[in-house]
Amino acid sequence: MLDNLKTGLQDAIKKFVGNDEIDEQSVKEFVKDLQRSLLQADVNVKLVFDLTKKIETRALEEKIPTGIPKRDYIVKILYEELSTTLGSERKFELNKAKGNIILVLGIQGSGKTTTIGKLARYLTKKNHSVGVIGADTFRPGALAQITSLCEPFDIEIFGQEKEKNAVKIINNGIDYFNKAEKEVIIIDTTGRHKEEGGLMDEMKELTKKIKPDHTLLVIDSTIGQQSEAQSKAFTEVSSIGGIIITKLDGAAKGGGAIAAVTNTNANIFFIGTGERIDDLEEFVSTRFVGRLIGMGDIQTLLQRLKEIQSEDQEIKMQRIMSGKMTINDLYEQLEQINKMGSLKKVMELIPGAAQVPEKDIDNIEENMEKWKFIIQSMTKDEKEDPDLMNSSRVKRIAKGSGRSEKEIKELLNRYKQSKQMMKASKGRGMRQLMKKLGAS
Ligand SMILES: Nc1nc2c(ncn2[C@@H]2O[C@H](COP(=O)(O)OP(=O)(O)OP(=O)(O)O)[C@@H](O)[C@H]2O)c(=O)[nH]1
Ligand SMILES: [Mg+2]
Repeated sequence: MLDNLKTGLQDAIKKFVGNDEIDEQSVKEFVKDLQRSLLQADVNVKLVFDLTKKIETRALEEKIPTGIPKRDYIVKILYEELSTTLGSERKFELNKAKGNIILVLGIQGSGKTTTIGKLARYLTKKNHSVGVIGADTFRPGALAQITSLCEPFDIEIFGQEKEKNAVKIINNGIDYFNKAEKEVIIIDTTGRHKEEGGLMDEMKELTKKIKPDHTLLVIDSTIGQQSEAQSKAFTEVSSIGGIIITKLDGAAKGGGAIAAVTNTNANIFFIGTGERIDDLEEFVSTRFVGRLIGMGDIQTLLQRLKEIQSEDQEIKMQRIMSGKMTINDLYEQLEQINKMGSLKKVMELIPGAAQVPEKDIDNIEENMEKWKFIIQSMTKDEKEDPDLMNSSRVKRIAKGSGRSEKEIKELLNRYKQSKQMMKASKGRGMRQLMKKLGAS
């Protein structure tokens, strides 16, 4: 699937991580390689530049957690940004116990009938009872096509070869399958001509008459970024529907099609990856991107980064417990606590902190901002060992940070208290807290 794009991205990553040194130049080169392979996959130029700009900015400016190799962290950035760009908000879900009506539409030859066979098979595998209505009154042999796809799997077909009115066939079919108490009823329709206008008019018309629970638009990925027009029109007409992208196997422009569709905020529910009945998968952007850039590799990488990060915390805890807490440690811990929302709630989780009066907790929240400026005005040595502090240093910091000397002394007192608390509880409380933070 998407072999060109896959090779392009994986080669770019291989080259990047193989660099002796990761510096601005290697990042820029990496970004260029990414751009090249995305453009070759027909991803829209603006999208490519927006995406790679984000990757470049994050790679060059983001503070990389200690202990994490830069190259790994930057590959993770690529994975995250690509997954976000290709993300769909919703996934396909049946919303009724019985009689879920799914209307399938698309341009001529986009792969509707084949996809309906696949979808029917997919749903029966999940133990749903499915009936398919063949309501393509235009294409000769359409009913035979869908029948031959579904018959081997005992999926029932409803069709009326002689009836030329599609809406009549559909209504008869719905009655028929409702009597049979099918959970899902899928409707195959006539393919529309090339332009979106006709397709959308058809959709509005049929939606009014049939009131489906789901409308699925099938888009052939070989048209690449041109998918955007159909997808955009679709999102304007349908708020309940989703898109199925077909023929991703071997389609040189498949990446462009997916990016174009997700860019319109339409939801991609499934992708078709071959002509066989089982070649349909649910679309999950992280899984999809994982496969593009090498799933095994990215999972190992993510796992390793997670381990390094918790290892890093572990080392830090050891240091803090042994009484070597720095002012940065204090600030970092407070910042993390603050991120969780209410400081009070978090403090309740720490055994030792129960003794901190509520008034002081409120003060911490208020003080965070002030302290940030104060800490920024401290030298590296002072941050590592605030005991160095004397009155001339305090004066200097007060000037630099625009805060009063009293406020600086308050911060230093807070630091001393916390350090003592840490030592007394042997870091138990903090360790527990960090675990909780890590798990969230
Ligand atoms: N390689 C590949 N071929 C596909 C895929 N989906 C559909 N096709 C092929 O695309 C062609 C058209 O598929 P159909 O299902 O007949 O398309 P349709 O939209 O129903 O066509 P009309 O009813 O004429 O509008 C067939 O040859 C299918 O085998 C896919 O995911 N991969
Ligand atoms: Mg068809």
